[in-house]
Amino acid sequence: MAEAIYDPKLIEARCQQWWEENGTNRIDLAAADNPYYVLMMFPYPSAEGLHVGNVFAFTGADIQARYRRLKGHQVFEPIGFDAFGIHSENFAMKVNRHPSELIPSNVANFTRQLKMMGFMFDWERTIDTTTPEYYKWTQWVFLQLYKAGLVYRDIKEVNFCPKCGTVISDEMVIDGKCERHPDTEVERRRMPCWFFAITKFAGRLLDNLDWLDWSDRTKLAQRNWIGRSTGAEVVFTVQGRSQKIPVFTTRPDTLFGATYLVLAPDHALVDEITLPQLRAAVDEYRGAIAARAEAEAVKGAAQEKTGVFTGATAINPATGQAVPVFIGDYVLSGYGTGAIMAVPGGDHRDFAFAKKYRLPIVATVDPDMGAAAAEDFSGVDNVNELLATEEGKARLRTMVLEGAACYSGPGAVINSSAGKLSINGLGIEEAKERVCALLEGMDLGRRQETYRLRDWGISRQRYWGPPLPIIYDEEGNPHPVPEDQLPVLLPPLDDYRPKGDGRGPLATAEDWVRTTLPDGRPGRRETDVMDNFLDSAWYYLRYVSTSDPDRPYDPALIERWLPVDMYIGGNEHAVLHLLYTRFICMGLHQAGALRMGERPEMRDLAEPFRHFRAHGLLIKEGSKMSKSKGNVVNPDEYVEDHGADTLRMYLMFLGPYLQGGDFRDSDLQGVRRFLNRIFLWYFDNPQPEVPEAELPKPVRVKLHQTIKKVAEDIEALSYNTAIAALMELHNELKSAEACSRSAKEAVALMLAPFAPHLAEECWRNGLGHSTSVFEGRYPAFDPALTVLDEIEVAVQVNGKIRSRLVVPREAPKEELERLALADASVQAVLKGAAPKRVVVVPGRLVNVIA
Ligand code: ANZ
Ligand code: ZN
Repeated sequence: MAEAIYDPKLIEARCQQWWEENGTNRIDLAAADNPYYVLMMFPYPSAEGLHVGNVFAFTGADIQARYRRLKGHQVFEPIGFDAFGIHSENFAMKVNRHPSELIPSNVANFTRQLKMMGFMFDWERTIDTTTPEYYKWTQWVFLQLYKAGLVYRDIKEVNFCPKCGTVISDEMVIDGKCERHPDTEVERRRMPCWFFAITKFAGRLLDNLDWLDWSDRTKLAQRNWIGRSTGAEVVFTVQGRSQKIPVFTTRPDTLFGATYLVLAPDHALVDEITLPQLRAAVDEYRGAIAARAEAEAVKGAAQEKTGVFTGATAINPATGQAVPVFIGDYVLSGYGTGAIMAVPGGDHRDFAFAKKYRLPIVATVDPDMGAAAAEDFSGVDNVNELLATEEGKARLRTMVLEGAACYSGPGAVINSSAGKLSINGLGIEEAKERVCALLEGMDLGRRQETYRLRDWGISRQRYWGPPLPIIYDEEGNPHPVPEDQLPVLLPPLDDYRPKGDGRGPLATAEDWVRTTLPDGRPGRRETDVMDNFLDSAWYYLRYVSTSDPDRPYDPALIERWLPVDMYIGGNEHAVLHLLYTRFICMGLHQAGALRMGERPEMRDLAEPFRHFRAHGLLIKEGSKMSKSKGNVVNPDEYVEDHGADTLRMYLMFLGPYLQGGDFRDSDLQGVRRFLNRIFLWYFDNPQPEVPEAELPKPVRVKLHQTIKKVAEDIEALSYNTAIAALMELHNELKSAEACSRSAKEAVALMLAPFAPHLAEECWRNGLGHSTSVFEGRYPAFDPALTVLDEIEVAVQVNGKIRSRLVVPREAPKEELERLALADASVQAVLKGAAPKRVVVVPGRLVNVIA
């Protein structure tokens, strides 16, 4: 017999060809009776190709898919390409080529690399979002939402990145800068824009997070982004007029201290209520603000607060007194009602404003000096100093009571009575309740929740995206394109560069723009394209019907396969892609265009992903692997040298999948050697084969414990520990005098999700199976063999018991010593010093001599 050599190149090529010929990875979606849908965030096909960070992410998803298949599911693990968008377009501009010619070659390169890695994708079901066959349905999604009243056009202040030359979404603005251009301040521009009314679902998007099984950090990011505030809407009536000004407040208890109102400068009522003699001042102020906003962009809370008086006054519903109405730049038009009741005694921003414009300051809370913190005060320089002494505290309190300082902390309500009505003496929470009840009784307010979330602006003044399916008539009224006229094809355009004038490049395609309305009147097409995030907000639905020309997805397949069972991707998409996708799913449900969630616990909740896990990041030389850092590693050479299985397994071994780790290519060797030993164990093994029952007990225990552990670890996406367990098991099996066929089958099956090619080779050519290892079943364990035979061992330091260890009865001396020294109570005594000596009495005690 020729000497057995592990030749990954040969094995992997042969294996991939055999899978292809046998249709091993092909799936009949309609026939599945035990479906499991594993989804991986699909890639944007860059010109550089895949980097190992992408491979890391995909491998983790592929392991889930392969494992679930071995557990008896029919598994759907599709792949596609997210190839529209500014990313692709900017790159095309950089290399001076047209995106429509660049993308296909990038897709071809990605496909080659993904195939090379041996992922279980069904290549007959891929999608490319830039094809008319796909974006026809992206436009269809827009129309469904339009019909459901979830789409509108508005002129609002939006984020405009001068470098991108387009409007970008709130989610793309990071600290006032463009996510793609971290050195570029985002401008606020008033522009016409199409919006998706995601805020209509704000409450549901937030509440559903309570039961969705998603990574905690992803849910946290979404919760913060949606940002619910609980409070009240309070209505002030303009004095001598009928206009009502509703304000949103989280502190209705402070109503008696509301000494003026502030409206956002572009609030709808400003023109109506401004007195004629103050109009010029108001207009001048608004002009100044707009100019400054352009220049300084959105600097937020830090800037000095300014404002101007409108001349109007409004009635405080609690005190019945008239308070002046200002406009000011610290009130945002898009939040709450765009108007506030200012309580300078309790709100730090209002306090600064009141000081500047000499407005009355009334304290409504007597500070509880025992509970107050430094950040509860403003208008005082030396708060920390004052809080340090009793006299200082008394002084602080006096300042607050006199209106010389602002206080937002806990305490008892004061100065809050009018006529027979009083809430003095109440705590803040009780007072809130009382004020809300009072307002509701007068019909001048009610309890109210407000969200930070804004509607999603989807217009992009760019070329490389699906055209918005809208036609304007000669009066400028928008009309949706009828569904049977989809797709609205993206016209070929040689000069696709953004012009920076706020109009999309499509505006230059006059022949395309000029069209006819469904009723025969002349019309002009919308020239903005849709946000790239819309392409990816419904792709998981299209996967079930990739080649269906007549509908976006087959309802029967949707019912069978959705929601997605396991979705895996990067946490950087927590508030963009993942939030949008949830919204589109809810919107399509509302439109009656999608019906899924037939699996009991998801019924009617319109959530696309039951489980979501955010994978970790691959680090290289101390920083996140990314193109902008210039530290990306191409997988090709590693696969060439060591094979895909070694790279896959190394990536999963270098750290916890959900946390990520450091890519050091020298470490690949260790994994390669392990796979080599595995190979030899199947193809060049002198161990006699015996029935499993004849294996020594410890070997059998190890086998069954490992079967249990690897399954549990894979389900928890703890791949590095699963691999470690597999390595340990293999060592033990290899050094035993004999081995059983059952153990060899079990090892191949456990290895299969990680190193599918080698496992297939060992299964078929090593063990002589005629069918794929993926037709096999994950081995069952014998529970009786997995219960540990454990004992308790005392840990002493200098003869005094400090702790106890629970360890397997056979735990070796070295292990006991290691565990004892690692014990927190021992370390506390040693304080970093090395012990003089360690005495181990196996099965009884460890005595550390310090
Ligand atoms: C009176 C008051 C008294 C307030 C007090 C706070 C403290 P969050 O928690 O972020 O939701 N506000 C309301 N709408 C605003 C807008 N459009 N622009 C700027 N500020 C706005 O903040 C809610 C609080 O922020 C509201 O409660 C309101 O000020 C202000 F001692 O009302 B408060
Ligand atoms: Zn930008």
